[in-house]
Amino acid sequence: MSAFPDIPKIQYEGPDSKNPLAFRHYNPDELVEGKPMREILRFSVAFWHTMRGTGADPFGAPTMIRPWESGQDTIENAQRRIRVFFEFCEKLGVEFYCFHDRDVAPAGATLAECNRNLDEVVKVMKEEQERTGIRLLWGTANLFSHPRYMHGAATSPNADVFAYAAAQVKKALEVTKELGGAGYVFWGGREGYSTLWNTDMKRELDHLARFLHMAVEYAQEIGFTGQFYIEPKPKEPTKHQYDSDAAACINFLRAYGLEKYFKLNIETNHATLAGHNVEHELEYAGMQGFLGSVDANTGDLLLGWDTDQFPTDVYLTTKIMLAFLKYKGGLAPGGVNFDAKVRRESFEPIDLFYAHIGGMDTFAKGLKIAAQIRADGELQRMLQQRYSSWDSGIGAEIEAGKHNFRTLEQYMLAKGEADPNQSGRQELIENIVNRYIF
Ligand code: XLS
Ligand code: NI
Ligand code: NI
Repeated sequence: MSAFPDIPKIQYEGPDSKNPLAFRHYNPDELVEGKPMREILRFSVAFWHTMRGTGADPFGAPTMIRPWESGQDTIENAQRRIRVFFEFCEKLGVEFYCFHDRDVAPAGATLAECNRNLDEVVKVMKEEQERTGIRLLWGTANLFSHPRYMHGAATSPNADVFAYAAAQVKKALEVTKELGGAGYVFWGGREGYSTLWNTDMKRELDHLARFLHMAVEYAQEIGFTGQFYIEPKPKEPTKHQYDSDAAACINFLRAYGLEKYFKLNIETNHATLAGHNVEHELEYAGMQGFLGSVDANTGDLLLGWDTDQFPTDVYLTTKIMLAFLKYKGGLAPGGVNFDAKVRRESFEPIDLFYAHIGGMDTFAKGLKIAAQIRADGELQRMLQQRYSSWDSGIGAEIEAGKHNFRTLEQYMLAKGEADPNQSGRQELIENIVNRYIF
């Protein structure tokens, strides 16, 4: 029985289409920079938002109409939900998905019961993966919802909670491997603090590093070869989260000898919560060799939290795709994971289609624009020109390590004054970028 009987498989109809259930830009097999769009973008649906989002907020009850839900937290309901999910991804033409352990299966009274429940549901996930060819982009463990994690998981002051979290991640890694996951994400939802008065930050960070080393060791032991990611976020739910932005994560990874094993999963709305924009985070991760994957969404400048809206701004997706083309030629082995949810007021199942179609089209258009910008090379030439004083003469000598303060003083004493500056041309550059957009 279909959960979406009135919705056809979403097709590419081209930019002039007015069909709201069609793509105008995402044409999976169209080549961009010599590769099919589907292989560059690797779209993924987030199980937690799309299947478990209820529309509840701190002021109101759930709003979503989901006819396939029985309203009971049973394995049977969880298994049915998995089948609905795969039908959704199939109709949308998305080839990847992501999930947390506790999104897909009911929790149990004990760890053993949780694990048994998860196994029952994973069986169906595997079946559905085989039936549809849809693959797992990454798995993760929810180490933040249960009350035991109130003080954190790997950074909890309670050693038993650390042990529970370790056991939970062990299982999540096994399941991710079983499902052929291309990656595994650590998002430290409660790995942070509310006040330093009760927090031994150094000890907590040492514990977090120990935890991640254990994960690396266990992955090696079981032969899980997927990419590990850390997903930076500065706050919410805690006030100070340790993985606050790309720079903080990279510093942590290097300080604890973990840099070989991790890349970053950058989320747009987390970047803005950190007081950056996503292109800053991507560029920083990229130049340091840590660019991994993206959690695609967008925030609202008028709201100071993780609103996880679907991206609809081509300017934003163009910038994201410029970074990925520059550093990796695409997203692989990561992907564009829509860590995004429909608004509380968009409560019908069809809204899930509209939301993802919009996000996918916006990314596809951003990809095409980014490729065009790169092919024309005008912006690149302007950038090179701006730094041309470093390509020869004194600049080239400094870069080659041939100078020190003394020799530079001699150089400048002889010259008397620096060469004049060039205009930064920001407005011209913005106009040039807009030529590609409209
Ligand atoms: C929450 C995070 C979360 C991670 C996965 O803000 O974005 O959804 O992506 O645990
Ligand atoms: Ni995320
Ligand atoms: Ni988020």
